[in-house]
Amino acid sequence: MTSPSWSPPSSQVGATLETFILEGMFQVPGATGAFSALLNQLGLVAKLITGRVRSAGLADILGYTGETNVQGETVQKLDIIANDTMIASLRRQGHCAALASEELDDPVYFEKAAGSYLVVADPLDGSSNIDVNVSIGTIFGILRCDRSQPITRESFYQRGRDYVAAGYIIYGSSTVLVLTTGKGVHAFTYDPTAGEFFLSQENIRCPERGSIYSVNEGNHARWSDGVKRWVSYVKDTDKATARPYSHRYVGSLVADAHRTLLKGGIFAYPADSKSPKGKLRLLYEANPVAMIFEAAGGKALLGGTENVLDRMPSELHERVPLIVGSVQDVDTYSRLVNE
Ligand code: FDP
Repeated sequence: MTSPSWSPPSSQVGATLETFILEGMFQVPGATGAFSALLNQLGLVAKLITGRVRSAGLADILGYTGETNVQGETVQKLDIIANDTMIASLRRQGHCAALASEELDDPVYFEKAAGSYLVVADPLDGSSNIDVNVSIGTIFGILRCDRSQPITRESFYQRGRDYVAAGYIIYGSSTVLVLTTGKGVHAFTYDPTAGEFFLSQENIRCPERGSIYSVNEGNHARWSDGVKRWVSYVKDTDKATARPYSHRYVGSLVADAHRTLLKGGIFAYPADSKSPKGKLRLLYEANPVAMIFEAAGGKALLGGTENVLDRMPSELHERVPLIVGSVQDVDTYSRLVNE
């Protein structure tokens, strides 16, 4: 089977997402175009969802009830809209055999699709931030599936290491789509006037060390002694290691991960006494984010030592701890929690 992984031709800045994907496909001998078409379809999903996110506040400004708008249409919650948009777009195209979504207990099987890819997604991540106009996002991963076997829930139980692509879209001060197929991480910024994503950062590298830590400090009382030791460490003063670190926590994984990817440092959502297995979901939150960080030279662990991408899932909506960021900062975390 030919690998869909490809590296971008150099100096493509200014290229659209579609051009970038097409040129990548030409580098893979024997490529059928299915993988590229699926990536492009996710680009379309990003455009459709960004349109809805950008006008979400109008529901209140125009005095909509939250039930029915002035045209008599139902005003759905944004996370349902994002989920429905993803299902409708993937169903139409035929390259995706099934979708596992944060919004749905069971996967959606696209019966008529002949394609041999699966998509995992959190269509609208950071939902607690929607109403307060803070950055939210969409996270996705693409896996292969064996079409000689029936597609089931278990078809999704694959290590993150075996994902063929991962990405997220951040609806922030601009909409940015970050994508990897395993080699290199690239960012595309949406230009609403052109209706296109343009390549804005090629081959993003996560700095080896940063100066920001990101964690929900409200959970302090629920943490293990090891996690408390790490938090004390980053807050201590030490000139030689440039401490204390600054603290930033948005509460949308996509936003916290994006800042950490670009500026370095560490994002941690460890297990605690309230969420002993962790809070974030392995298939469509931790794995895509971990794949992006590893491809950008960063690191992602499940708690103390285990690499996120090595975990074999045993549930569709499995929760895990997630520690992700600059290599040196994640190694320091690992050393301190294991002491
Ligand atoms: P949310 O529940 O708002 O959808 O996916 C879960 C998530 O957000 C992440 O985006 C975010 O990093 C985390 O939960 C925030 O959790 P806390 O509110 O417990 O800090």
